[in-house]
Amino acid sequence: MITVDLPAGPPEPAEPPVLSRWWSEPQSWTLASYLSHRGYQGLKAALRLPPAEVIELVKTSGLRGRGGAGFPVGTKWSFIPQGPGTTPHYLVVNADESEPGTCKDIPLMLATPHLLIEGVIIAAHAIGAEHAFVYVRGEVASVVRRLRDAVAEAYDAGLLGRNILGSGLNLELVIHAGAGAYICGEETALLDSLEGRRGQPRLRPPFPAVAGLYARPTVVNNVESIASVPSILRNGTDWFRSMGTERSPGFTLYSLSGHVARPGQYEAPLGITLRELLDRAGGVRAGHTLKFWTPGGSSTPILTAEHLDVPLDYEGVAEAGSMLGTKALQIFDETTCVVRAVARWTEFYAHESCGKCTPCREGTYWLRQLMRRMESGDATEDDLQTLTDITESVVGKSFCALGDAAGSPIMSSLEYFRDEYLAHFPGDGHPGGCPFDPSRA
Ligand code: L3W
Ligand code: SF4
Repeated sequence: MITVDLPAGPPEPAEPPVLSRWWSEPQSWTLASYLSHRGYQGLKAALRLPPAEVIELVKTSGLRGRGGAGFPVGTKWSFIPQGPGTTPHYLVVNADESEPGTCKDIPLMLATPHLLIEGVIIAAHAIGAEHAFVYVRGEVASVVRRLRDAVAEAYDAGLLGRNILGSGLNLELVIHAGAGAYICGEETALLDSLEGRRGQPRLRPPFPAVAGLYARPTVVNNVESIASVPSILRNGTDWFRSMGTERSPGFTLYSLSGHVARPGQYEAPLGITLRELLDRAGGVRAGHTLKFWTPGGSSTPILTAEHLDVPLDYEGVAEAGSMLGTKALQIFDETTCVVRAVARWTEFYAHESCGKCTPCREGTYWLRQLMRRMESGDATEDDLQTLTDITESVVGKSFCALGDAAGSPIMSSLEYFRDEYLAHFPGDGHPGGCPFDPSRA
């Protein structure tokens, strides 16, 4: 049994990195390493407060969900009914990271699993849950092992189980490995999967806060959202709000991938621009220029070089016509055929459509067929109209957000790069096909 002896120290800097600060420390995933960096101090602070005050603190911080939607975390916690007859409540962490380009939660869990566990205990205390689950993408076996080892360490140290740190709080934490379906990242499909059924979205309302896991009040939060909580308990809400913007406070992980000199995770205040992030990442790969990019994975409408100075916060990206989403910044330079990129994403959505509703099940099938024809040069202008019509019959008419996501790269690429679609059609003495293909006549 490890004794939890927490060090005091000077104030923490009010600037990122916060989440990724200790990622390169040797053995950063161990309890000993975590404790040496103020680990579990946030929990100690939380245990001194009544649950309602912890919720109030997180509300005041303005922390917003980091899984894609940006819903205020403290507000979500406050939906859980309290009082006699309302229990059990559950806490579920969505660690089913699989949005194309999104790769922040996996390194976070690998490097500092105790940061997530500490956040889980604080959240469970706040909402009155005695059972919590982390639903992890099953393919990432290394993360599942790392989390399970860390959970075992936490139980041994009295940080999980009964009467946590002598506070009277009880919490059992289960690490659950999913089977690898993108739709299980949708919160209600995740809950069905956790209950042992095929993962398919449920009708909302009722939202999980009212009827979630086993039809009980449940909070579902993303990994990064929960991992952001301990620092707020350690340093206070003014500290948190001194970073980021008024409506999108704090820090976050931006994942840069694709045609960038140094791809990776860049932790920064919300509201930073892509231009500033690219400066840190060494720019677009040498000798090339930015053509288009996604602010939050392929589910968010693409943006272009015109949008380099858009503040990467929830409001700024929405004003530019997209969504901050998971902050997965996939960078494409001028050598990329946008039709080819969109066709690849469309294949993904058609494959991952769960089949529950007709607009998405049938629509994504036909979008895939049409995008294949667009790419190969076999399509006509009539097909382009059909592509638009089908996209419009999927977006906003499907049962869950996957349908909207499938349409968003198509619609946004047509908005900015319609001429590139047209350039794939036969003409000017060539038989059609990708204009980026050197073999095209
Ligand atoms: C109680 C109400 N709770 C809303 C809760 C709701 C949920 C949260 C946000 O999709 C997006 C999606 C993807 N009473 C409530 C309420 N809630 N109203 O608030 O809800 P919502 O519907 O705005 O979004 P969502 O269903 O959580 C998430 C986009 O993120 N995305 C996808 C990411 C994929 C992954 C992955 O890889 N697994 O993260 C990226 O952009 O398209 O729009 O908790 O219950 N009245
Ligand atoms: Fe399933 Fe697609 Fe319908 Fe969502 S939109 S329920 S993924 S078929």
